Amino acid sequence: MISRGFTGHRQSADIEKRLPPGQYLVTDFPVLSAGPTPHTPLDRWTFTLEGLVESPVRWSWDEFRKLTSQSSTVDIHCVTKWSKLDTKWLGVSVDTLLAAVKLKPQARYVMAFSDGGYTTNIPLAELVNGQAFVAYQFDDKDLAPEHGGPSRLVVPHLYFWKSAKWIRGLRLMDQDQPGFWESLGYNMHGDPWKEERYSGD
Ligand SMILES: Nc1nc2c(c(=O)[nH]1)N[C@H]1C(S)=C(S)[C@@H](COP(=O)(O)O)O[C@H]1N2
Ligand SMILES: [Mo]
Repeated sequence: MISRGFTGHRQSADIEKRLPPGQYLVTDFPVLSAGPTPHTPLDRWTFTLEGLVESPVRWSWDEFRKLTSQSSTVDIHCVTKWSKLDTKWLGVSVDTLLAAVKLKPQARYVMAFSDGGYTTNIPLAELVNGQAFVAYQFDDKDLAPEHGGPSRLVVPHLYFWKSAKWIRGLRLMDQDQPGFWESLGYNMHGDPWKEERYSGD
């Protein structure tokens, strides 16, 4: 129930504050995919940390599911201007994943890569310290394939295109390189609070 009057106004003012500039609220969960939904069998699924690490690490699905998980309730913001509040996820913190490797000192940027060839770049500093996770449940259910199942990256403080669906690993890099949307003119960083939508914003 939505109450009218004073409480209702106060609630909408709070919600307003959680919407970055130019965004509007949705209550459904739109699907945005640049290509078809891949369907990799779980017994062939792996998650890999590669690039500028002393030795790469690869988890099978069963191994990945045994890693320490955490639930997170976060607001998400798509560059097409919808935002969804209080989305509830279960997954593995990127901190937990990175604890399994020794980073080379030059590692400063990350390319997330996915089944189907999608990629997106994120500075390493923006994936650590609890800022990002690899999720396999949404709303207490296995993550639906169209939303990135079996698992996707979630980086809630950046526009949602940085949250790679069907993620298969992270590549550590010394220089920032554009991923899929970034090479088509989207912003290299993508902070919704600064409206970093396109290159040059
Ligand atoms: N692999 C992959 N990940 C992706 C995309 C995609 O096309 N392929 N689209 C991105 C964009 S633009 C958005 S807004 C969100 C959409 O996620 P959703 O379909 O679960 O809403 O996924 C992001 N991650
Ligand atoms: Mo998006």
